[in-house]
Amino acid sequence: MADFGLSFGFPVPGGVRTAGGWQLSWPGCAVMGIVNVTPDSFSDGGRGAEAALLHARQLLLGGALVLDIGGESTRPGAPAVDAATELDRVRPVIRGLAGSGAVISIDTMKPEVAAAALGAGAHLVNDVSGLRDTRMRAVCAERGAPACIMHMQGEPRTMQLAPHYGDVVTEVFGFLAAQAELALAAGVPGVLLDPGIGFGKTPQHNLALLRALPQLTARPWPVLVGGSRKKFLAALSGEPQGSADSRDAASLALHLHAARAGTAMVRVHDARGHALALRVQAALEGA
Ligand code: HH2
Repeated sequence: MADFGLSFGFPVPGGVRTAGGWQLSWPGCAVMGIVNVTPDSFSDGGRGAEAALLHARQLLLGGALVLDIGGESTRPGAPAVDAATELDRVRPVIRGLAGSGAVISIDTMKPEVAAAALGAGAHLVNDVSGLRDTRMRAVCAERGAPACIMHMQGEPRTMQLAPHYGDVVTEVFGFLAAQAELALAAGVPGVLLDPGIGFGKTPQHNLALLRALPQLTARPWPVLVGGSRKKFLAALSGEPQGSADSRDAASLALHLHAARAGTAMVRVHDARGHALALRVQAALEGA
């Protein structure tokens, strides 16, 4: 079982001081628990701050290492929200988790939201637009926060209308490597790379990327995969009409595959189920 790590420019729960800052390390594939504070997320929308905090604590107890707090849905067709609204949603949850021992990730595409969330106690920036915005790279670098760089073709409102690639694996993995180099050159202390399952991709594109994961995990950066409850799983599992939360078993199969391929972190709704299954898988592999 491989050890993974991320560098931070400031203290992080569970991290150790190094010459250049702080290092968070973990053995094998870790769980990032999803905390959506939105009215319209595809699987678990409708939670206010109080309910989100309660849910976040359950994810931690269930075995999540990181909590990913989001205030804007990125489901296909979702309307954009302004920075003030997004921040009003996530800030009370981030503040409420201060001192809980959680590593807190802010799921946002907006540099101003990332900066305010880091100021409120977040540790990591999860940007589904892949740190394309130079201001986002600058925020992470100035604050010493590592970032998750995700690939998305287009933007959430329209990304599933007609996704197209010449060679999806080469294009997505090439984009991630280029963005990682740009981010590190700008002074971002560490990166996680994410192929962006379902973000401007057909089911065939998702499958090609998931099958090719060993090519991405062989590179120098830790990889994150987020397939939890996504729609393409419904077709794969033969239950196209199933509700989002009926997709947990299918999500588990996808993420165990990702872990076997060397993925460092999986972004999931069901933290406890994933933590237990990943531990069993690690034991079976002799780790
Ligand atoms: N998927 C979603 C949101 N953020 N971030 C990363 N790094 N990778 C992902 O695959 C990813 C992500 C979409 O899922 P969810 O948060 O459950 O839904 P919504 O965007 O509707 O809130």
